[in-house]
Amino acid sequence: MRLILMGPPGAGKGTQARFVADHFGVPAISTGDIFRANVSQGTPLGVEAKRYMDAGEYVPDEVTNHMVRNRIDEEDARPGFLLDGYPRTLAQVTELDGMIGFTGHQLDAVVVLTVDPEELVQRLLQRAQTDGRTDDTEDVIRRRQEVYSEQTEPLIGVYRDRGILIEIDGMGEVDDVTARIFAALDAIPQS
Ligand code: B4P
Repeated sequence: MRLILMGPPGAGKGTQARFVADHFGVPAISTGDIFRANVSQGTPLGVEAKRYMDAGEYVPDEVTNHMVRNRIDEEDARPGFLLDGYPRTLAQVTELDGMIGFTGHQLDAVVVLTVDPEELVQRLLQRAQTDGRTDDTEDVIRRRQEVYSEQTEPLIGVYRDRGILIEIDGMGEVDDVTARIFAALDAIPQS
């Protein structure tokens, strides 16, 4: 399976990505997690990414695309993968098309989680208390929501036009959301 998990900040992408990836036996590749790992290790990539992440902005496409290309070239991603948080811009969509097309495969599905905007802010403020992420302050959360609306929401139409978009209600208990995703994905033929 080659899957994308999309949704606004706090929709539950990272939360659900692990379950979905386990279910299909593919690696979950989270660009946010890779950036955060680099930040905590103090790598040059981490130093660059932190500037953008702390402001609620997207890391530049060239940096992100290069990182994803290297990651999906790894052995464990050959049979398939779940991308969590990538692509987030139209330029990233084009780049990903090239990466997957090069291998002769295609995307199986793009799952979008939908959640009420105020619930999103509450979830992230809650996470700020437990995880201490530097981008989970109210101002930065609001900026991340704006950036999502401007740059990432247009991708929904692109994948809908391709006939591979699956919209899932992300409200409610984590287990219930997982069950909805499994039910939708189990119904599509695997490539
Ligand atoms: P991400 O790490 O993807 O951060 P996110 O959008 O907040 O999603 P996350 O997966 O962490 O949260 P989730 O919804 O699971 O990106 C961080 C930053 O990295 C971006 O702002 C950007 O700067 C950069 N970046 C990443 N990818 C990029 C790209 N492709 N291009 C450019 N820049 C990029 O969960 C949120 C909270 O909700 C959690 O605490 C969770 O426990 C809780 N939750 C989840 N499901 C719930 C439910 N059903 N009920 C209640 N709470 C729930």
